[in-house]
Amino acid sequence: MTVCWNQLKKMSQATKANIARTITNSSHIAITIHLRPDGDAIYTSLALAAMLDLLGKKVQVVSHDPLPYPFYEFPETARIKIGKIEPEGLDLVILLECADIPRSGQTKIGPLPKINIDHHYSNSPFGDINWIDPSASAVGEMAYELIEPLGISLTSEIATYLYSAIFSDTGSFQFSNTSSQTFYVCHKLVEAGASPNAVAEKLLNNNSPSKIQLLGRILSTLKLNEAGNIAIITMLGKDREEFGLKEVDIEDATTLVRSIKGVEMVIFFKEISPGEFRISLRSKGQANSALVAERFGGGGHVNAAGFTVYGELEELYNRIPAEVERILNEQVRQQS
Ligand SMILES: [Mn+2]
Repeated sequence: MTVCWNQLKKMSQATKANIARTITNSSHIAITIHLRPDGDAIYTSLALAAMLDLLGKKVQVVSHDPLPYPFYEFPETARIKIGKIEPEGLDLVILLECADIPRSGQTKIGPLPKINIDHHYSNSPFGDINWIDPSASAVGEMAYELIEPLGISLTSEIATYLYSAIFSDTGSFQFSNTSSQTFYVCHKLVEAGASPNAVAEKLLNNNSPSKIQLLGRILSTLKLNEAGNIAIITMLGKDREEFGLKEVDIEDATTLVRSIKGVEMVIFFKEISPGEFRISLRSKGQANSALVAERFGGGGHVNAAGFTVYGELEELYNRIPAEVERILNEQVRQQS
């Protein structure tokens, strides 16, 4: 990996120049993000849109899925149109952290030129230009690097959006993806006017009472395996509805549970619809969430990954944690 690092760096320089050139040569540009968008995707799309505004481009930001709480309450996110991109009159689409086109939920962009920017190694290079950098903590960290090739200067608005994206995806600089490059970029962003305190207040201390009540309900489902290294929590659809929450970012639940001494992996069952569960994995230490999720047809990062399962909760509840435990034990054997 270290051997080809310089080569990769050169390649990424050329890719960034190519992206900048393609953007410069386009006039009507759509930016889109992945299904169930997160803070990184949302704020990077807003940053990129503001960057393209400075270049005088006609820009639309489109998310197929509605934004989760609390993002939809923030005035700046009103710029994000929910639904489908209409391809008429467009000459470029930029997709942020979409492993493939279906992951964007967009069905009409087939014939348009595409730029694919992602920091997940599971990305299939579907774009006309593909810039994939798994060493980046967030796609926001990557978007910062387009400022120079685009020949624009960082405004405090753009800096705040990019900082918010990175702050979200690093779990407030706690996750293992946080690197010296992350702090280098954030140093530049804070210099340009991003306020760490204001972003933290906004993204962390903006919970609704009902979300905290739901959190209590979820935490009360906590179970541990015998070894005490796997914790399981569940969010039922009926609980979410009882508190009037549709799309809710409840990652705090996994953060709290992961803080239990000895817990290496959290399995979070989220009921999406009857018989359909989205499972989030969060791990620390040597446990690799991505490798576990891949075995169930999902994907993600080393410390945060997910997949979807179908069936009765009770059956899944008996089967999934046991399988996860088996896979984790395999990982440990391979490492030793
Ligand atoms: Mn991300």
